[in-house]
Amino acid sequence: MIYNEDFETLPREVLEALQLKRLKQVLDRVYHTVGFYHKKFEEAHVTPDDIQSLADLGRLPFTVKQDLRDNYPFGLFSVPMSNIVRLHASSGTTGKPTVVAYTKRDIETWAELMARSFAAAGLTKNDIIHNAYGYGLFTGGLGAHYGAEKLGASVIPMSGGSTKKQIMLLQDFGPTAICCTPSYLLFLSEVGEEMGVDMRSLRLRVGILGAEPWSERIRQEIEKRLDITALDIYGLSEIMGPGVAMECIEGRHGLHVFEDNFIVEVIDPATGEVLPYGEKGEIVFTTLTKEAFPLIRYRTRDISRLMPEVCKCGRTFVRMERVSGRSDDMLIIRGVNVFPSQIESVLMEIEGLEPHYQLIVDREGSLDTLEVRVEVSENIFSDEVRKLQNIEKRIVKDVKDIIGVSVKVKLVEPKSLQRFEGKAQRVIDKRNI
Ligand code: DLL
Repeated sequence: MIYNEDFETLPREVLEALQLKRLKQVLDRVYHTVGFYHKKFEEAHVTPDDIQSLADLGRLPFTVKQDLRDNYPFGLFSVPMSNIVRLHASSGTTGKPTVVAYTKRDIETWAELMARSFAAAGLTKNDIIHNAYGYGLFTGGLGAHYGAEKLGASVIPMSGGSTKKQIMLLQDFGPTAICCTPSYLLFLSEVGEEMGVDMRSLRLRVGILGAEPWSERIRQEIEKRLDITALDIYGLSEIMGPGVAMECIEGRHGLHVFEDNFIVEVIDPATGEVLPYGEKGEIVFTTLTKEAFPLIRYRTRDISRLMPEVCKCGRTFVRMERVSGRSDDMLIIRGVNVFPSQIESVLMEIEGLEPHYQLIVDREGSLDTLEVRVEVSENIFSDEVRKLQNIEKRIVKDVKDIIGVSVKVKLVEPKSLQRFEGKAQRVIDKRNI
């Protein structure tokens, strides 16, 4: 279902005219209100007046995460604090968080985009949405919450954690949709099964899952275990939070970027060159409607590609392929570039393995080592040793054949690896410790 026909189905040329109009406005705004942008544009010898077409966007400099750090906490805001009604922050792996801000209108825009996302998942005011994204500084909880209310659905503000209680409410309140990370939903279903609950017989129909990379095979696993349709939602705090792009239930292939609010580009991460539709690279966003914290050509480090094919749902917004990982998640193992998602794909093809794994990177002398720890299914674990050895050999061979690195493999007992309430952390890099 389309939530906002006025924008989501605009003919491309009308949409692009709207984008250009909004781009000019936002450039004017940042040039005159954010010292950082004024300086940056001057250094690049460009003023907002130089941008007369969408193609001119390429003349503008990129914004990177370090710029946010350098201006911590409030240096990039474009309105006075008295106009800001909300702050969020993303934790990051080291040091200070990234702080983002919203005016009243920003919160309304965000709620609308989340309502659109839910509608794209086939939800209406008649649905009950169990929201297990964390409430707090993380944008997932409150972002989904406001969107669900805007849609008119009934929202259960569960947040993360208290997993057994979540199972109880899933049974008793009968929500028809659930929002959480894909890894947490797998964990929830595991705990439910342990409690003797038939997870397939709950009223749940749809999962709105995101905030971390997940593969097509994990989607299949989730759909099988819970008998739901699992859809991908994408976003990042810097650009808004969840609801920057959403997969539609009709297409179920790639996520529509809400292009009336964001311009999306794909660049070669090494050279910064803009890549044509279809080519894989780093996703870059420019916000068109945000008031408190606009960002121009923000490099997300997320790797994906844009899919130009028209979608059967009727939305004219371009689709972005599921994000396979972040350029900074990339591991360099003895000179070979390895994304955790590639290892996940190999593992998920092998019978008898559970979708729970961990990658441990270390160094022996001057050589990098990669150990893959993965859980085996209950029936296999209690099986004969030879079967386990065969699985181990198969993983070593497939990873070597497909990715080109030799790995050590450790098969571990079911349910022995750490579970996560929010984003899963699958890589432990001991080289940096
Ligand atoms: O994760 C916002 C969000 C909340 C999105 C709930 C979806 C659902 P951050 O904590 O700032 O914001 O993390 C943003 O998470 O740059 C991606 O690397 C990753 N990410 C988010 N959604 C997806 C997804 C939220 N669907 C970072 N697939 C982003 C893959 C995702 N990665």
